[in-house]
Amino acid sequence: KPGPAETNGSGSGDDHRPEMLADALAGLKAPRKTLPCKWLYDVEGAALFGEITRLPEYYPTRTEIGILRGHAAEIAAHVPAHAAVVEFGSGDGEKVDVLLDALEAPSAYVPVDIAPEWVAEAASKVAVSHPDLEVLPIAADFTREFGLPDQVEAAPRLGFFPGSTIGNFTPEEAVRFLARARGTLGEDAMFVMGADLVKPRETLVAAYDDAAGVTARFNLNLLRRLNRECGADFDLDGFEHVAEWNPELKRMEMHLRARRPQSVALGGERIDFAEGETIHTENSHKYTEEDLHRLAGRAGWQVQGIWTDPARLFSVSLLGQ
Ligand code: AVI
Repeated sequence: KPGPAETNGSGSGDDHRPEMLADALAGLKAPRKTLPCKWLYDVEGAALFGEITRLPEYYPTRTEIGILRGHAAEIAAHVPAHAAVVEFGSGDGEKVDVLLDALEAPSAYVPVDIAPEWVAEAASKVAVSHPDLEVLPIAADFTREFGLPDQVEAAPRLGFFPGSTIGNFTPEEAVRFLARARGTLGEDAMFVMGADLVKPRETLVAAYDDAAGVTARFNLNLLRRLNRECGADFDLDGFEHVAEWNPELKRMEMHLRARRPQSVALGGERIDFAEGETIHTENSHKYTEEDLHRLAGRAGWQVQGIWTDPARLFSVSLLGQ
């Protein structure tokens, strides 16, 4: 699962429903209807995303793991010994394990995620795979400023942000996030980031509109969730999943398109849909290597290396200062 507050923020025990309802009303009453993608990730959404990462069409996850496996030693050669690895978002342990295995005597692993149960899960997996490592989970929204544990104060810091979750931010949000991460990690910190690369439209559309319909279920789960948690009455058969490449903005867009005119109850109000009208539910920005240099530079980082797979589908960048 992805992790960032922009793309999760929902699995925790806190009552997130008032915020979700307020977001839904604001987004659905706008002239062009939208819903924030962070609400895609309840327990079911996270499970569906897990399924997506194993689909034949969804190349990012396995390609990134391949890049990390193939180049972890080269990446690690740039990083000082005894680094504390701060993962932005709680991963499933697999990617960070590859990085931790390659680093010279890493001193700590700090997974950061807004959902306490996810961060605890990430922590316990790494505690098992790296029993000598100090594991210090933080339940916090990592798109905002947060403090690092005192135990890592003296250690060199390495941020880790895999999965191309950066792509779910607009480029402006991405710059703000990277600048804030630099502030959190401190002077001389480094940052390893996965980003999906621009490629032909057919490959992208297939990855976001798979033949088995898992991504469609993932997208529609947003409406199911509004029904379940906010008392809405969306007719799920009334909407279809749409995945489109936007070449001007270099992003995949997910929408939910009304198959017929309809009116939906939400929070004591009614939301009307014309036939064909869409709710924009997610952006997934794709970058070129040049774009990545520009993005990092705008946030005060310098690219120290970019590694890709032979087909140049995906990238792992190492940023320094
Ligand atoms: C979590 N994030 C990086 C995924 C992506 O590719 O943008 C979410 C996703 N949306 C549809 N498929 C996967």
